[in-house]
Amino acid sequence: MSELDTLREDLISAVDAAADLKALDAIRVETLGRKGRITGQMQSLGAMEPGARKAMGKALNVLKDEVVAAIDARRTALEDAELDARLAEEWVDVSLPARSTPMGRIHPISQTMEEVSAIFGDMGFVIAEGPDIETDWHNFTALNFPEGHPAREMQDTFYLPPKDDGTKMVLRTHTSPVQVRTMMEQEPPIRILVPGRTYRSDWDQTHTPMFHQFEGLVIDGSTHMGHLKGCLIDFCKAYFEIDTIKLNFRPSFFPFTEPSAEVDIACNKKGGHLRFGHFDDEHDDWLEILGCGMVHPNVLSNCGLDSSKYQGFAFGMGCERIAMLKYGIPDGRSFFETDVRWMKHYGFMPLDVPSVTGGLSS
Ligand code: 2NL
Repeated sequence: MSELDTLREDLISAVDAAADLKALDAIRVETLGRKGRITGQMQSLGAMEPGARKAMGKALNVLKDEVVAAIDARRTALEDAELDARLAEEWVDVSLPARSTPMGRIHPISQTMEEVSAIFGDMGFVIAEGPDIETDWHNFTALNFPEGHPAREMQDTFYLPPKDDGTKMVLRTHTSPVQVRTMMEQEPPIRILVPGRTYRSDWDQTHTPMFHQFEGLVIDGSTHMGHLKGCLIDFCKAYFEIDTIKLNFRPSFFPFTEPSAEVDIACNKKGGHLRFGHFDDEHDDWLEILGCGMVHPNVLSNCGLDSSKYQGFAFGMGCERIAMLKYGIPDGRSFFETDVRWMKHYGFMPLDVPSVTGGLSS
């Protein structure tokens, strides 16, 4: 057997024995690469006699073509085997039932915060926010609460340890300190809506120790009680989505407003259903929905504003309360019980989820 026949047998059996594509490539480099066995033979042709060189060159080219063909065939076989192995492993049972994709709901409080913010936003109010932990001064003193006022009592307010310099600290009992901070920082005109968490030591069907509030504040040179009424009537029509809504402004008292009023909404509770709007029935029921008034001159001057130059109105309402009224939720404590079944019932689908009922859950 000639030297070339031995080389051919060697190479072809090595190619056929290559266990994977990596091993096959190593054989290709060893044979046909720059320092490969066939390449080496080709290089030695230069030193041969012309007659022998021609015969040897031809034989080497034939050998090279055979080896290249063997490598190609082995590569195809290895690739096919690899694909077969993957196909055997990776398969999909199309008869399996589809996996359910659990979908979250928007909490009614989040929904209400969004709705109210959007309505006042449309009226030109800017959203303002501030810290939940406040000084006693921003929460009470600036707002014209006298020392010893019942709202300052330990039973109602969560007091925190005072700061090193003795500053008394509380969990804010309303969002008003944000308005105080805004008045101290900004020159009027001011038109802000303050949504946020508030805290009072209370727990029953209509009170939770943490709850959400909105307060609004408008300060300029000329805003009066007529603007206050118009603004809040427009808000109630938009929020309750009823044009025939009937409101009663009833005189009241807050330390931070003068005059002050509470607003009641006419409703009908007949047949176990709560309905809002105007009714012909002689005896409408009334539900309180918010408090408001003209900002007390003492509050303006406490916040560094000249009360002979500036005036305006403020209002406040409980988010849980107006959510309960609009969506018929009977117990305010359920807002914070994180019951998934409750959320399915009262929660809202995200607006980008296409459904027949739009934002309301089905
Ligand atoms: C209610 C009543 C109210 C205000 C909040 C306010 C804030 C400043 C000055 C004057 Cl800085 N007033 N806020 C005014 C009237 C009523 O809330 O029943 N809230 C749930």
